[in-house]
Amino acid sequence: MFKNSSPNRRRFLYIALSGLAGATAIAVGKNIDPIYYSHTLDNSKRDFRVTGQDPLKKRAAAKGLIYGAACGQGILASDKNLKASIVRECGVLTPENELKWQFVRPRPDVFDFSRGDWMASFARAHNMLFQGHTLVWHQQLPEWFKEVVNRQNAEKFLVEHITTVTKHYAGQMHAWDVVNEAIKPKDGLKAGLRQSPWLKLLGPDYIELAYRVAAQADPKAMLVYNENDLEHNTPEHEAKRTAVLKLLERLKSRGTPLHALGIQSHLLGHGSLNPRKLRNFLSDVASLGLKILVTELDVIDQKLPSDSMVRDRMIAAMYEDYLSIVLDERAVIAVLTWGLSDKHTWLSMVTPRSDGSPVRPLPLDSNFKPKLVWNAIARAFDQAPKR
Ligand code: 9MR
Repeated sequence: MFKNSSPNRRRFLYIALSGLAGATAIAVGKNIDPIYYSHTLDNSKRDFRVTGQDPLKKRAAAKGLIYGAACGQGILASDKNLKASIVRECGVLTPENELKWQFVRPRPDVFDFSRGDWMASFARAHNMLFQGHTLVWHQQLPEWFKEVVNRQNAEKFLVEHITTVTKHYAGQMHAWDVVNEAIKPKDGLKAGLRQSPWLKLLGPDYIELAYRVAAQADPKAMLVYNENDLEHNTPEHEAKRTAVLKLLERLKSRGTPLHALGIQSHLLGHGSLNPRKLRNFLSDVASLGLKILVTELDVIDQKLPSDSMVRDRMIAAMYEDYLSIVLDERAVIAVLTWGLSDKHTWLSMVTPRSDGSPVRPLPLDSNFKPKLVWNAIARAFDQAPKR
């Protein structure tokens, strides 16, 4: 159809596929990948209807999937509406901050499991799985860490930490994000490793060590490697996909007890998706014998229009376009959003809008009413192949 058009011209020929494949906009042409730009077109005609009233966890379960959300203990304990919504919609719960070093280990010799335990028993009481986040990360380390941990004692601290925390929850954790965000090709280090305190203290083997220690302390939990910036069609994300795949290959070839990749999926509402590259990446990960979890899904709407109805459609389009690509891969077993209601989202602080209007990145609005994002997730689950 575009035989005589230049690649550049072709790049700008989009056809709306709202009624066809569900994607909002796609670039077509012979030699270029189809690209989804969920925000580019006026998608006022796109159909976001869903059938029935089933909550997200039920729609997910019908396909052999798990749906859930991250949440803070304080807000869960104090906000009745949030509590009711989490219980209604979620099959898995993960603590947003409570099990990070900063909170779980206030002093070198003190572990504080009070908030995590509260959440674990909440999950149990409401028939939800519980997912641990996270044992090894470069952020949210306690104040004392820099003063106390050095090259001589770092291994002892790491092993002691992972053993104590995973043993405490052994038998209660569905999965653990063991190592979080260890790759950052932009740092320019070998194998794309991130310049993290753990790398400086222990060298690259800290990653494998973390999985071996976790597996010993909790042999039943699914051990996840969790990573951000893997989803979009940018050179930066492509470099990260390549480096992460190499890391996973290396860990598996050494017999490391690693069971799954977590793709965080903090998506940019104004970003684009390359279905071919994303699918290939997921299928390469699956071919290593790994499961895949979408661990922190939300959509950053900072650069989207002010009108909340227009914006909601764009955000929902991104959700559905993304999930329809990702759920095609049968190794994907779970989808967790990073929060459930717009009332409580880390993005209010981190990516506020310049027009001052509240961000709208999650399935429920700030009054806990389902938005089009909820429909988009429901539709993606309803259309997903069964596991
Ligand atoms: O949502 C978390 C926020 O409350 C914390 O202040 C922040 C600290 O960096 O971490 C947020 O959660 C992060 C998660 O643990 C790892 N992936 C990125 C998430 C968003 O920053």
